Amino acid sequence: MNGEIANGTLDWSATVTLTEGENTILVIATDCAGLTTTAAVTVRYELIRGDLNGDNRITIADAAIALWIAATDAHNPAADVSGDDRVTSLDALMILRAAAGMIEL
Ligand SMILES: [Ca+2]
Repeated sequence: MNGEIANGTLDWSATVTLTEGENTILVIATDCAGLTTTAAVTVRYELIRGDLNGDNRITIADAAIALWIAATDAHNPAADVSGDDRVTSLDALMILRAAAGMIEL
């Protein structure tokens, strides 16, 4: 699947890294006789700006994570809610205000 090998008979799994926007997942299945079939599915990954812990909500926990990112120079594009290509205390403040319902991100 997308270059990753998934093993199994009835069920299988593989980890696929998605990028923001549309992603096509290509699956090629081969049976023990060497016969193959191919299927593709397109999925859309929507990045929720400011949701840094992945719980699909903007909370004070996300603001704390943004502040940690700003203090450590780590990188997470979801934390750049101000849109200046940097993660600073401004982003943490904006996420905190969004968690309080004062602004929308
Ligand atoms: Ca969150």
